[in-house]
Amino acid sequence: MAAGFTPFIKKEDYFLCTHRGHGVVVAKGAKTDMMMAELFGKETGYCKGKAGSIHIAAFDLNIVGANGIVGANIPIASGVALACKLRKPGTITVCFFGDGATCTGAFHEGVSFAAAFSLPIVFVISNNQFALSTSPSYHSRQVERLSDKAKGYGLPGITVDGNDAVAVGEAAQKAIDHARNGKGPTVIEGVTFRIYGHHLGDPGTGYRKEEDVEKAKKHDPIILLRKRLLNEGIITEKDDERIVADAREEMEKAVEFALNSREPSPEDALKDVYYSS
Ligand SMILES: Cc1ncc(C[n+]2csc(CCOP(=O)(O)OP(=O)(O)O)c2C)c(N)n1
Repeated sequence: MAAGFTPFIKKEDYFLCTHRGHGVVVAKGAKTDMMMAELFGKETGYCKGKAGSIHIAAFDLNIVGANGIVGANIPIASGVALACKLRKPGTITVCFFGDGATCTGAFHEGVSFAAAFSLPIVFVISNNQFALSTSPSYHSRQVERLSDKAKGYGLPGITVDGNDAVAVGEAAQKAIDHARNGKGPTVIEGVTFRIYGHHLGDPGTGYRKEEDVEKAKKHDPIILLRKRLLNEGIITEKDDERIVADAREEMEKAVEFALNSREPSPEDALKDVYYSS
């Protein structure tokens, strides 16, 4: 989802994300090697290894932070958007979260506040069909689409195929223009599917059908975009091979960088943890 926003955001815009924030920070311009080092808890990471994967932030890139508390990034994002409106007109905030997060009080508080002050913000729901093992057809059974929750606050809500990069890009552009032009927030729902378990200890079985997982694998966003670019003659098979090889090489280098980086030293354990004026 986040990659679809990249062409339309400015360096000055703000991003907030969740425990699944690694791709989001890269979409906002984070370097893959420093992101990987943070994931590995190493000193060369964006937060010197102290945030790890779930709390990664990069204030110099206006990445205000990932948040491990489901929904908690939403009211924070509205606060950031208020600061954008008051201090940096023309700058916007984009807040990414999951389907389960739309059931938290924090979602309603954050969206209600943003609507009341017509803040420059885009709320992005990555509906991967499961909040742990609970599906939206259970946790949000009162609505047909999660973007319908925007209606309660008089906001536009858009649902797109979250695996279709072009559809996501179009929705992102529309919502970003809306926010930048002072027209307030939009809620975008991108429908996708979590192919793996919720975490490494979850085999992902028991709460979904194997055939649905297999179907989702074929609807992978990279496969879809590749097909489209090849069919429309935008790239050749050779370009595609090069893009894949470059991406693989970049990630291998990032892993190598993280593996070869030092652990944070015990003497630095309390540095950068507390703020004093
Ligand atoms: C307030 C809170 N409640 C429960 C948890 C435990 N928890 C971690 S991830 C998760 C599921 C979140 O689902 P969703 O918002 O759909 O995001 P996804 O993991 O699917 O990306 C839960 C319940 C938590 N971290 N925070």
